Amino acid sequence: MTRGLFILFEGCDRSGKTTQSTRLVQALNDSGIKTKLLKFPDRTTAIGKMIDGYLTQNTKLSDQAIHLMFSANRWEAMEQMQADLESGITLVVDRYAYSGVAFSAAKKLDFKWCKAPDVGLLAPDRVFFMDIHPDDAAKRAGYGEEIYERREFQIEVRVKFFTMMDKAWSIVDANKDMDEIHRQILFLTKKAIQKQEEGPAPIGRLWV
Ligand code: FDM
Repeated sequence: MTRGLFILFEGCDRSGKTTQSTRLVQALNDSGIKTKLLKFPDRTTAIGKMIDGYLTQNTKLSDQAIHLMFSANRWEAMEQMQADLESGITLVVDRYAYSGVAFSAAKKLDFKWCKAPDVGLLAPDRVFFMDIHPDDAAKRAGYGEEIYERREFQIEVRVKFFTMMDKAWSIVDANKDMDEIHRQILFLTKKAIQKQEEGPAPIGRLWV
């Protein structure tokens, strides 16, 4: 049995990651590929609840402390993620360490320092970057509810994402029709799953 794939969605706020990751999970399960949806931050854990307080109620925390909490929130999920992938379950993940680095580096924290706590996390096999200009994102429903949803900041975040891209990434035009985006992502994901079945590759580790 081949392992599951780790598919990641990244992007600025209100870029459609949640919609597309949910649709992808549904479509993969419908075609018999066992798939789970995960989201970071996972606001259900004790650490996740502190993160939620920071994001929605402006709980005071230093930039460094919140950065490390986001990272710890990923580390606490690692064992289960590895077990799922090894048992053949594909994981579709909404945000991960790249968001961690992009948002903190946009606050002017040192880029290398930002990456350090996430070194050694499981690495995604494919990353879909939902690309939207922050001016267009600002027109979408609900924008501005959380502390990071400010135009200038989101522009900085987007630039930071671009500096981390490698060959595992695809840039998706998030302004396109939702159905068209879904079809494109499903096609690329199925291709990646087929490639893994034909020539299995081990799960990678981040930034080592
Ligand atoms: N965010 C998310 C970070 O600043 N660091 C992280 O490591 C992660 C995973 O939290 F503004 C930011 C990105 C976003 C906010 O994310 C909450 P969602 O996707 O809106 O829940």
